[in-house]
Amino acid sequence: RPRVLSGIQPTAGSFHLGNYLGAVRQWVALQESHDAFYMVVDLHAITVPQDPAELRQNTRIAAAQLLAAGLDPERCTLFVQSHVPEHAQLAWVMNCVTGFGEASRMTQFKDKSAKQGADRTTVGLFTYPILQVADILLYQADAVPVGEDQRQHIELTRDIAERFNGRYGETYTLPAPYILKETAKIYDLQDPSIKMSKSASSPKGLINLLDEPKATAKKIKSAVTDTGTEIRFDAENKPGVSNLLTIYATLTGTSVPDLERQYEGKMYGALKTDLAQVMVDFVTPFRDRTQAYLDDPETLDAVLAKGAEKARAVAAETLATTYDRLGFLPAK
Ligand code: AQP
Repeated sequence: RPRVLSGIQPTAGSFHLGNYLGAVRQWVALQESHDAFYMVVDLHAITVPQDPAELRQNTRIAAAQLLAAGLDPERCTLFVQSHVPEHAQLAWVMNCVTGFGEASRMTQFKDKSAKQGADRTTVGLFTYPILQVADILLYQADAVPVGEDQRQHIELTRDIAERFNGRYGETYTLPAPYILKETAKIYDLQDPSIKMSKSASSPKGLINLLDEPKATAKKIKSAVTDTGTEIRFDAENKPGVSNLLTIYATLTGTSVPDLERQYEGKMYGALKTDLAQVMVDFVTPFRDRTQAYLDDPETLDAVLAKGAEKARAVAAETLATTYDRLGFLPAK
């Protein structure tokens, strides 16, 4: 079976709809056909300041949401990044194979550091994509299911893997991005020119899956639509309506053309009312399942411990090969 690897940050507590539709949903599907490794990336989370108690709890909340979304520990390996020390170890190696200029071209860093200001930006935020390179290469992943915003980091991973292989001999599998066109980028409900994001979106533009279902319904109903009245997918001229159609189609398993037919001659309000109900029907059981996992932290921690053990077996082997290729003297 081909292998996939992906991760999600435990920072915000709740996942947002972009995280779910852009990434997590694919993770659930891929565990059926792939040898799948999924992790909660707490090492990535500390690139910006975190409250320790909150980080610990948010890590459990992230794992609980992944299980609630349908990850099955019998069919995939689910773990916490910091439980596998090889991530930090290989990251150092990758730091030494990456060019400074190459790392400086990462647009996500440029955007985030510009917003934070130089004094508040950590070196960790700068090297974040290189830790991601290590995350992926450790598992010899064939594919990495992510949203569009991560494409550049997967390309960097391929470049670095190729460079290392060329310099030290065939060591790493070159990973391919696995990005579904339809849901690659879910947009902010209030500003459909930007992606839905925990840091850039206004609260009204961001759907958090663990929020009160009523509040979520309200946000859908007050989503920005476009001039005109026709319910039609047209990302360029009707980004607001198109975003709602994407969300609706994905959550219900309907095609966008079918929805367009269904809403022919109807008003935007009808689409929003129905989608609000679709969202409520989705988030209500999701929240309940997440809470059930959180109510039993011992079982949750045991799942994560078993996942870390499985992940470490693979990661340790890759790290040992890497150290050998680099010429590190083996410890006796
Ligand atoms: N709007 C989105 N549409 C599609 N996919 C998205 N992802 C994030 N936003 C969207 C994907 O979710 C996965 C996990 O993301 P992360 O843990 O790296 O979180 P993030 O990218 O930091 O999420 P945000 O909200 O986008 O955070 P900030 O505000 O920090 O930029 C990834 O696969 C990502 O592509």
